[in-house]
Order: sequence, then C-alpha cells, then structure tokens
Amino acid sequence: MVVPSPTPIRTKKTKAVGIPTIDLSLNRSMLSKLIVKACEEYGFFKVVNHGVSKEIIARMEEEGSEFFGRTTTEKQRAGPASPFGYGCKSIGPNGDMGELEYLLLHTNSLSISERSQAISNDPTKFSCVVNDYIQAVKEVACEILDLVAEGLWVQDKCILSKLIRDVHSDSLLRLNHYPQVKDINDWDPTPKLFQHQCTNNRIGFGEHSDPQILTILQSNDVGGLQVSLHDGLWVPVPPDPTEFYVIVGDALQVLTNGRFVSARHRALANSMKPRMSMVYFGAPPLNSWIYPLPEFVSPQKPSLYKPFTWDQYKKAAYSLRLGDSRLDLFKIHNNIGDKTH
Ligand SMILES: O=C(O)CCC(=O)C(=O)O
Repeated sequence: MVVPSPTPIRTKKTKAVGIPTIDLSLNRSMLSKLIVKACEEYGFFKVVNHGVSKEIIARMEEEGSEFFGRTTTEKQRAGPASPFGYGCKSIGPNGDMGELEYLLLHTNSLSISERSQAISNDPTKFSCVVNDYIQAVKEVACEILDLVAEGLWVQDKCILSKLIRDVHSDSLLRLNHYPQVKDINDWDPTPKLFQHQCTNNRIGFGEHSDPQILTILQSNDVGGLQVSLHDGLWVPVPPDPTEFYVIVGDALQVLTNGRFVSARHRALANSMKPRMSMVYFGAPPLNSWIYPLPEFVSPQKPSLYKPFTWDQYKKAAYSLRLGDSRLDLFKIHNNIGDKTH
C-alpha cells in the first residue's frame, strides 16, 4: 500500500539554502514524518542531536588528517584504490578526475585491520578508531532507515536497516581530502597564467548520486559541498563539523519505487583551506536483491525498476562515468510517468 503524503509540516530550514535540519531527539512519530518529508522533497538533510560523541568524530578526523599529512610516497603505500586504499585525483575506473585525494575502505573489520597496516604507523589504533566511527554512523543510518520505514507504513520496520546491519553488508567509508588552492596549483599542469581564471569552480568531486542506500557525511569547517535540489540549481551546503548530512542513495530510490529520489551532489575545491570529508555509504550485501518494496507498488504505480542484485548494480556503476544516471539501465519503461531523473 502506498500511503498518502503526511499533512504538510514545516521543517526548520537552514537559512538561505533551504536544506532541512532534523533534530533526532524529537518524538518518534514527529521525526518519522519529518524525515520522510525531507527525503521526498530534497533527498538531502542535516541531522542534529544524532548521539555520536564529539570524541568519536574527533579521533576519526585526527587519523584522517594524520594520513593525508604524510608524504606522497608514504600515502601511496596504501594505494592504489582499486577499489580500496589510497587514490589521488582519479575517481573510479572510467577517467573521472577531481582535485582530491582519498582513502576508500570497506567497513568490514577484517578488511580494515588488513588495510590499516599500510595506512598507519599504529594500525591497531587506526582500526579501533575507524571501527568505532563506522559503528556509530551505522547506528545513525539504521535509526533513520527505521524511521523512514515507520513514516512510510512499511510492514517490516527494520527491512531497510537490516540490509546495512547484515554482516556481509558492502558498506564503505571514504575519507576525502581537497587541498587548498595554493596546493592545487602545485599539482596542476595548467599553465600558471591561466590558473587564476579557473580557481572559482574547480571540481573536487564531480556531480553524482551515491549508488548505495543511505550516506552519512561529515566534514571539517571548510565548505565546498553542493547539492542539486531543484531544477539543476546548485545549492552550497554550509559545513558543520559537529553534525551529519544525510543523502538518499540510488538503492533507496529503487526500494521506495521512486518516491524518494537520490540527491545529486558535488564538491568544489576552491577553498583557501583544505577540506576533509568523511563519508559512510550504507549498502546491502552483494547478493541482496534490490527492487521496489510491495508497499510502493500498485496498479496505479507499477514497479519502475527491474530487480537487480547489489553486485549487478555496482558492476553497472563501475562501467559508467561518475555523473551518469545508472538507474536508467534498470528502469522499466511503462506509460505511467515517474519523477526520477
Ligand atoms: O567531500 C564531500 O563533501 C563530497 C564527497 C562525496 O560526494 C563522496 O565521497 O561521494
């Protein structure tokens, strides 16, 4: 059954940009309505009072800064990111480039412990800090997904969170580091004469939607993230180091049969200070089937997507460019319009 949209509720908007801010300490029934509304209208919102301690965030940031502060040779010991490990400028296998370096980790604790040998001088501490951070942000993601299921009257309230709680979940953690403009110019082969003309819109991480179910993004106090909210307009997202931004991914778009739409976003790298972001991508196990939940399918709203496994979707994503609309590959073309892009 597809429930009608809840009665309009005003969410507190972050001034000037209109991104909703949701207080996770509100009562559950209010919260589930606010979250569903934010997912439907924006696919992107900020959460406050999320319950993750400042210490867990600070320790993770410290490890990230320590790693990116190392020499290139040291960092390269943890690469190449194919798919996990250290990467620089090259995003994915299809020629996408950005003004950033990153560390991509699988959230499986065995994988973290193996990788940490090449990442840190104190691998035990590194693994411990990363596992604590992942555990904490996973809880935030699961809580939000349970609230989504409640707000949408899905019968099994844990059906979404179970996918990312699964021991075989394919969730990831990526630390991104965008150097300050001064350092970008050091990296850049563009003749110095022309560089000042392009520093206003340097792409750190190009436009894309996240393929997974739900993303939990944290950054330091340096801006750069932008989200495409309506009509392709890019809206700058104010950085907030103590809170998290939540982003609807492609898989959640499919699970809700297009009722939620994954949010396209990008990061610019034109700041006078380096930006670091820590991004958790909540994903199902590779062999999980992803398809619209029965609650969202009816004769009036037939399924918009063919079922696929998460593994098939990832392979499709890896075969395309970052900004390509991968969901098109799995769309069922019927006569009833949908709101996907
Ligand atoms: O650094 C950011 O804020 C954006 C990062 C991002 O979109 C990603 O890692 O997928």
